[in-house]
Amino acid sequence: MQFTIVGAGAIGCLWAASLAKAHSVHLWTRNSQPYNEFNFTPFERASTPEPSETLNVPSNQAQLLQQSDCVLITVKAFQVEQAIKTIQPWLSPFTPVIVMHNGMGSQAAALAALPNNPLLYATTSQAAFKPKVHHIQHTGIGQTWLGAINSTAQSMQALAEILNQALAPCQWHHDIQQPLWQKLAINCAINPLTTLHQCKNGDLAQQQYQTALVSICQEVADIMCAEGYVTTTETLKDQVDRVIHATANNLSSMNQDVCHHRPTEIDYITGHIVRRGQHYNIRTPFNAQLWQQIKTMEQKAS
Ligand code: KPL
Repeated sequence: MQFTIVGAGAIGCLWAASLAKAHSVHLWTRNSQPYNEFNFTPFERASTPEPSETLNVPSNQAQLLQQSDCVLITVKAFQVEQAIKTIQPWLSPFTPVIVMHNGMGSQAAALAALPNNPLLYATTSQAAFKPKVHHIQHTGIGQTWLGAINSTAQSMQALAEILNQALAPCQWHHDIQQPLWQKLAINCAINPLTTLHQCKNGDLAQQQYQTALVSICQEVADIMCAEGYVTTTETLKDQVDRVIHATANNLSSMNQDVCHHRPTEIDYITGHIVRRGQHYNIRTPFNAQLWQQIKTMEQKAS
């Protein structure tokens, strides 16, 4: 198959390197170069310092985009709409488009921008890290879920198996909103707190963060219940604790974004909870305060 991957961040390059083992991969990037070279360290080699593969990937070639059997968009949530507009002139209306990012809240804009294409969303717990500009390390294995957003994508279940062959485990979900909400809950708990306190994910296991984690989980559980995804504070807190342990040595993506003076996905993580709270008339004061604090940090860092 011919894949186009939009966005050459850590997750985009991880999927590019993984899919390239069995498929033709083309990158669509902001630098408009015809080829992008990067070094890739697979998970088995992640603890060794040396990159073990060099990939030279054709990039930004309108003809390859036009011929693509699938487009995977891996840019940040706030870049999705613009990324779709950029590729649209060359995109066949039959090509399935998969959007994969942290947070929620980009779907309405994606649907409006792509009224004809099969539209799918994915969420992943695979972890990748860019220690240097052209070096990507696969640092953690985790579940990827894929599911349809519009009716023309309902028949695209085979794509989940193709992604699973490239980078397991990946499964189809008949209601992709559910794993998206689960991942959102984890990001709401871990990302803003690790960013505010400039700490590793594992540091949140300390006693001093437990009250804050429970308050976040409580408000997120209220919103999830209102959305029809019934859960409890305790269930979410258990899931968050497990991710804190499993990713103890990681710096959350938001923490890295602030450190590197990049805009964060806070508007699509904590911001999404606060907006849905306003919609349902459910109070989310703890998340509202965190949203404000991260926005202030973001502005100071820019
Ligand atoms: O998805 C993540 C992120 O950093 O964005 C977690 C799960 C918190 C792992 O770091």
